[in-house]
Amino acid sequence: MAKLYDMADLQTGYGCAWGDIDNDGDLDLYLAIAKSFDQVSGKGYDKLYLNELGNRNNWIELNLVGTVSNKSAIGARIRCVSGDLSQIREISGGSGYISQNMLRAHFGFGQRTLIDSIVIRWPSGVIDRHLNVAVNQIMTMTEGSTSSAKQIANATVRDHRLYQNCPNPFNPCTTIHYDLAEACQVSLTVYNMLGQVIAVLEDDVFRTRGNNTILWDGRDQWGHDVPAGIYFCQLRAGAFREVRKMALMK
Ligand SMILES: [Ca+2]
Ligand SMILES: [Ca+2]
Repeated sequence: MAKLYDMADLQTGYGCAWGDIDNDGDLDLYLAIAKSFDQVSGKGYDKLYLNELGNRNNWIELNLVGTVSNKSAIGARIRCVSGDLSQIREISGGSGYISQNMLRAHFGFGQRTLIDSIVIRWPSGVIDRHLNVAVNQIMTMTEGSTSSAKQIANATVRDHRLYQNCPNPFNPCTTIHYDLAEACQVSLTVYNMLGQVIAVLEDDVFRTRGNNTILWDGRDQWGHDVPAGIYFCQLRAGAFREVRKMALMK
């Protein structure tokens, strides 16, 4: 196999890294050769294997930019779903010895032409959803971005809904998502086990239809860090009520 692709030369190398160096949607391979360790030729030099076999499959590459999370989005997890194909990539800061794969996430889709959904879970707990994305492009996705995909998602909201906070358990910050099927007055309140109000995240404000995201920093209404324990988050939207249990662990 290696011979077939002209990669059968014997050398001792230190590291190797995958990356789409020429931005054409296929992964190229870079080898770091250690000169003093090359026992075959006595000469060592790095090698770049450009993938020029002709890629007929579809792909997407995602360049993640953190805003709340670190800028390189190290630790972010991406799930791409296209029909019956579901794939996950994680942005990693350490992929090899003295080498590093490209930070952009690469996905292959074969002959599929539409990505039904891309869900990015950022290290901060923020979750971004992008729907109906075309293949064969390099996209930059910024944390918390509201693309046209978000508008599509908002248009499909049919019920008021409070989602489970993420992460959960958490320390000290957690993100709370809720949907509104119609514009209304909204309150989002955190209570302790005794039913006492701990924090007011939405204070009887008017919100339009769609998905909303609120970050709770684990502080009470006076700015003090709250102790570890179970808390309850209640959404009130018009006559609608929903409660979620949240666990703060220290
Ligand atoms: Ca390439
Ligand atoms: Ca190529």
